[in-house]
Amino acid sequence: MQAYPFFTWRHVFKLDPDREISEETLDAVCTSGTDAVLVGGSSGVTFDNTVELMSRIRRYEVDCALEVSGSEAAAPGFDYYFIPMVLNTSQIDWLSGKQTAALREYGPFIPWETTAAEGYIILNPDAEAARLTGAQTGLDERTVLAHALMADKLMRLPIVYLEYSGRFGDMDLVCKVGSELSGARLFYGGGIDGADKARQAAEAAHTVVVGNVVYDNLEAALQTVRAVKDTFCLLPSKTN
Ligand code: 1GP
Repeated sequence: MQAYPFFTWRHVFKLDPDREISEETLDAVCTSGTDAVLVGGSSGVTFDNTVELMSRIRRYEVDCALEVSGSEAAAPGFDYYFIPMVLNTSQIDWLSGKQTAALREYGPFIPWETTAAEGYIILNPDAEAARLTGAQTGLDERTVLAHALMADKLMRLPIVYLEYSGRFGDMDLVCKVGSELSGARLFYGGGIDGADKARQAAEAAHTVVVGNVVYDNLEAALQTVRAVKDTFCLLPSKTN
């Protein structure tokens, strides 16, 4: 497996182009010491609001990546592009249909060296992404592990993303999934509302994604950066 630069990321803030963010908050996020800012959302993401947020983040040195949830919002200028492929849905459009349609249209323009697929396993039934993609969230542990193995060992995706957006997940399960991966980096996101949960997630996953709390409680959001960075990850390293 290629060692992507983002394999060193421990902490990531995810910002939604469809949500207002003040200059002060954005400044605090971008200078917080986080490893990257990931731009993405489940609805209301357009080319215009994506470019607007990117150009504001671009004033800072922090790495900036776009999670491409629809080809209409794919804008040039990001450091990295992450393409979600939802593994636990029976709607093939969300696994590979939309991605194939986008490749058909834009294939020659894609910066492959900075583009990577994320194998998404969405586990919170109340998350907007779960509803949108028809994700089958009521999975037992063996099935979640099977999805992760599919992504890591068969599809050789560089990222497995356990997505609990809006709810804190089962860290034992997260850790078990992480322990089974041999090539992929495990991203965890969902319900991190401060330092304590950030530490728990940082033990169980390689990369911790923090979203909503930026908008709800900036101080608590900022505390997650140090909490993650000071926590030893129990999983094997994926930086080499
Ligand atoms: C959302 O995984 C991220 O895609 C983060 O989740 O917004 O719940 O922090 P939260």
